[in-house]
Amino acid sequence: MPSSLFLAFIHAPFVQKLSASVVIAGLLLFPASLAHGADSANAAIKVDQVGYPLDGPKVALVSTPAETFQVRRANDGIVVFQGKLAQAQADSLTGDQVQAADFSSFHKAGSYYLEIPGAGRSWNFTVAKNVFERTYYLAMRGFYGQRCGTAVDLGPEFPGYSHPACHLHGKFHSSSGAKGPRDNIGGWHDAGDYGRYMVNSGISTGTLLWAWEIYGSKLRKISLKIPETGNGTPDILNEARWNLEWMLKMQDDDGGVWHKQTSENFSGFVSPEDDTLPSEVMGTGAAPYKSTCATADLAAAGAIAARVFKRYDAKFAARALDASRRAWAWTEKYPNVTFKNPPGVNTGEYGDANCKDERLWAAAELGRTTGESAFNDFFLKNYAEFLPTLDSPPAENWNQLAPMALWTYALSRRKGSDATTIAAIRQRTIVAARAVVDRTIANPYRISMQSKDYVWGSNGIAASYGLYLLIANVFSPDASFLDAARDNLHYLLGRNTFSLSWVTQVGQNSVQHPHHRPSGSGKQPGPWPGLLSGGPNAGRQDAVLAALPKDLPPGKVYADQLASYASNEIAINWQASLVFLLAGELR
Ligand code: G3I
Ligand code: 9MR
Ligand code: ZN
Repeated sequence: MPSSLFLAFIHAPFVQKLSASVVIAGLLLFPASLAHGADSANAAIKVDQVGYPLDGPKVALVSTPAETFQVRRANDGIVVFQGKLAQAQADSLTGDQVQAADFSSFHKAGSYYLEIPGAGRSWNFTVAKNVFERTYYLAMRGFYGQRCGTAVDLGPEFPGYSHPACHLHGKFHSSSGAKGPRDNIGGWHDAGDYGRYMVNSGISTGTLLWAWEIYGSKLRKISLKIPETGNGTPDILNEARWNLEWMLKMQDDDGGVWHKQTSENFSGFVSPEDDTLPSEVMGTGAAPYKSTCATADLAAAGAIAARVFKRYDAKFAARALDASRRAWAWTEKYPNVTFKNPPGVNTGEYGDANCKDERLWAAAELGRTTGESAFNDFFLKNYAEFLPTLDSPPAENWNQLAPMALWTYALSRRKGSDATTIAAIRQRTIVAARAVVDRTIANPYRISMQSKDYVWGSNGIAASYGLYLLIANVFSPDASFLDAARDNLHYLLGRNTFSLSWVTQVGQNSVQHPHHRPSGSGKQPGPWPGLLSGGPNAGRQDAVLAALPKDLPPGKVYADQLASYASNEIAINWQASLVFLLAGELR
């Protein structure tokens, strides 16, 4: 931003937060709270702080009793729309009484806020054709910021958000069955910690590659301003490759893949380069040392990579396919070697007792890439028991890959695929998606969430509902699928009980204290941008949540505090679901 414009903002309390949200599609939009009136919004008036597409439904939500609302122009407060609030609905997930302010018939691009006479105003929001493009950009750059083993610098947009190369010293842990140094430089830090975990890498990388496969025509031109930009490969693929390269390094000569590379204990809240704990490659502690879930996840992600990189880098595509095939062969030999943290290791486990769904996913992706009948046969022999996972969306998670297996089979146009099976997968997805749409419309906060969804990473579940609906929309294009997916996005971006945007530095009132070591290191003025917080978690697995009032409804069990790793940690898997959802909502 030019410094003269920056000065215009300088008196405002929100300078830091605004710098991320005001530049939309190359236009500078002046946030009103600074130029005009109130310097704080009423949290009872909830909007998507990024905004609403020009042509779609536009609904804000209000949790204080009122009759009417106005939409006002941000820079001068002029009323551009007025309406009546809908009747209050009681929301059992939060305890709130919620009234809808529907201004869908308003169609003028610009920056606005909502005013409720007598109650105050909302945070600003934008109405624009491609309103989520910048959020997509920031969320993808969130991955860049997680890069390990290299210097990272977000550039002049976020001055000071940089760090030198980190975690350059690795070694084999005794549980790996190998000895000696092993650097394995690369990959993304998993989350708020600096570990790198194959299982979570698999779903995260796979989801990004899928976003490319499904929405590539919209993503192709979006520059992420990363070191590889301009190399002829679209940037979302450049970023995914950064992690794929690390995943490939985690494969042993026998084809098996070690489960994770982390320190034995979590580091303190230091910046990446200051974490000097050795980064150790860990295994199962006994032969064959590698885990089936990790190996099958590499097989799946490698098979997708082989498809999508073919036209950009045939050599890399071939390397990925070869690794994928070797990984697959290993899982045939060892179909369910599971992982538990070795004694003395306290970092994340990503322990999954059942790797059948990971194997199904691998077979489906390999079949889609190669067209070989062995993969098709394996899939057809094994998929039926997983079909019911489609009946309770969103279903997919780091430990449940069956929906991705089923969908990739149905998305594949390979000769030899079974048409009845494909029809069943599509049909079940569409039927379940319709039920999600109905539930979302009926929910006072217009989200797909149910009480059981408020677990660790619930914001990822909200994003995954979006992904589910978007896949249904691929099978059977339907505006109600797209709208309901976007409703879940609105929730993540501020239209929620806290009036909080859960994506750092996106929106005027966004999460400030994520459980994220670089953000908590004190080296930057605010959190690293574009990162999705985990969200409300009725499981309360940390001391901050445990100390909240006992009778809080599940949707309220959240704290924007650094210590709340069970509700406020960022992680690449829910970040990837967010990216997919944003990609699906681009115009
Ligand atoms: O699915 C069950 C549900 O059926 C049950 O009713 C509910 C009761 O609490 O639990 C649900 O499972 C929870 C699961 O997350 C949901 O995905 C578990 O309790 C909960 O312990 C589990 O938390 C995982 C957490 O690690 C602790 O192991 C998260 O999924 C996982 O995302 C998180 O991952 C961590 C890594 O270990 C380390 N790096 C950071 C990363 C993010 O926080
Ligand atoms: O920072 C850790 C986070 O990445 C994990 O998701 C979480 C659960 O495994 O654990 C966090 O580390 C905490 C540890 O479990 C307990 N002591 C405090 C640590 C956070 O400072
Ligand atoms: Zn690192």
